[in-house]
Amino acid sequence: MPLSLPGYAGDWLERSLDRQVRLAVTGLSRAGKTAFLTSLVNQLRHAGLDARLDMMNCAREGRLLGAQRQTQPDLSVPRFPYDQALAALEGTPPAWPPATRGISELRLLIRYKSRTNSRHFLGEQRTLTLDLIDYPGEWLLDLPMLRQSYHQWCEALSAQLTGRRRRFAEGFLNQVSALDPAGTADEQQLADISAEYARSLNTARNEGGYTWVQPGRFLLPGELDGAPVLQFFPWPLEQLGDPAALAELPADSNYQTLARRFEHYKRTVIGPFYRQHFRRFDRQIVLVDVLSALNAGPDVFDDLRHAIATLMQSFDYGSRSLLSRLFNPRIDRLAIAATKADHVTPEQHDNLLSLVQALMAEPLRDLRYADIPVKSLSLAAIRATQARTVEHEGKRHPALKGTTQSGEEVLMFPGEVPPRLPDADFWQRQGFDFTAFRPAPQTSGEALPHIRMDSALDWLLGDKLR
Ligand SMILES: Nc1nc2c(ncn2[C@@H]2O[C@H](COP(=O)(O)OP(=O)(O)O)[C@@H](O)[C@H]2O)c(=O)[nH]1
Ligand SMILES: [Mg+2]
Repeated sequence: MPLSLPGYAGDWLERSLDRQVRLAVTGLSRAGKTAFLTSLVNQLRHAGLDARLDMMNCAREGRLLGAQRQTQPDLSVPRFPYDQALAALEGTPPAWPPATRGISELRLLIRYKSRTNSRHFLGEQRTLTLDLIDYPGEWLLDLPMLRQSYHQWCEALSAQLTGRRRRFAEGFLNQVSALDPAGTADEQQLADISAEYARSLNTARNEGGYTWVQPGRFLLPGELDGAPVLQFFPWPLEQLGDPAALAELPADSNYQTLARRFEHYKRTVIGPFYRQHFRRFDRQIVLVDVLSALNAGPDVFDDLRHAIATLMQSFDYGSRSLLSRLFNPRIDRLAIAATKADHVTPEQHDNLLSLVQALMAEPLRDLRYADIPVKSLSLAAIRATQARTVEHEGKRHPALKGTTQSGEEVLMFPGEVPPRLPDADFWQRQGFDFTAFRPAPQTSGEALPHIRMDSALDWLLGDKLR
């Protein structure tokens, strides 16, 4: 039987019998990947018991029997910390799972019964092997660098450095302005300026809420922290002068050293991620925290748009795309989800969906060309609030009940979500005030509450569970 075959031969057979799927979850940092994966595993483990999965055909038809964790095949990738995540959620007081860094993986065996033509009989019992992969969306922001030279990259990033994010880069810009492109490279000086550049990206991210960063690994360096391959930075174009003269500089000059490291980063960091991981994904869900960006204002929202457009290039499989030429990926189904939908009242969910669709309109146009089926949805992986109505001056209004991060119980109306990309008028009114909630207390051993996780699962896996 194919199920008992060991190692890669077994994997190959399983896949050819359509009984194995590699499902990747990505999104920019804090988009909700860890929460999503934790909930996904939790829902499947509670399938057939107390999980609420009515929007998933297989579950509604009573064919989904449950899921078990298995040892993952790839031993060099960290295991997704499901138990720690669940322990945090079930703690007193309940807490969100700790932030994860880098890539992680988990394997589930899903047991289900096949579909039959009879309404009275379920089919034979089957197993689907599901590999789940969590990786930072920031890594996808690096793709465009592959077709740039160091000089072109500096040109592209100069716009970022002088634009509205300049205030985060002042320290870096000061340091780099004292550097001579023709001067002999000093390792320590380049390391210091790189660290300052990385710091500027981190503060833009953590204090400003900006999501577009390059190089992506500077935000989440993982095992590369402190390695020379991450010690380079974009040089503002106006400080560089004539490109022809730069090309003539000696190999040990500052400029040539940085250009070499840039090439090395492309070759040893960006390329291997696409070759070793990305190319092997079958399905992908991209999580987008639209609501936080909406809360942060027009600059951050625009920046998210730019980040999403860049990130989505990794799913442009048109025959002429850089990606297809280099890596030959095989993702055959994609979902785009606005996360944390429990931050707004239920009647706003349609607007949230149209907003994420508007945000994706341009990048998706290219995808449709490439024939990858895409579904957009809004969801809450772990619902932290309850929908209520309140009476005010004789009228009923929708409201949310939840507990803030500091432990205060609140009843509130966070505001309206614009159904289109917000215009100047929306920002002027700024009727949106989003509070971060603590997860609701969970009874140990019960399925996590969610919104539309079942729709996401049905789209991502439904056709494999027939
Ligand atoms: N209310 C609510 N908050 C969420 C949900 N998912 C994530 N969050 C919040 O967003 C934060 C970041 O989520 P996380 O899953 O760690 O994001 P990651 O960096 O993409 O893995 C969490 O700590 C929560 O505060 C959700 O479904 N509902
Ligand atoms: Mg995470």
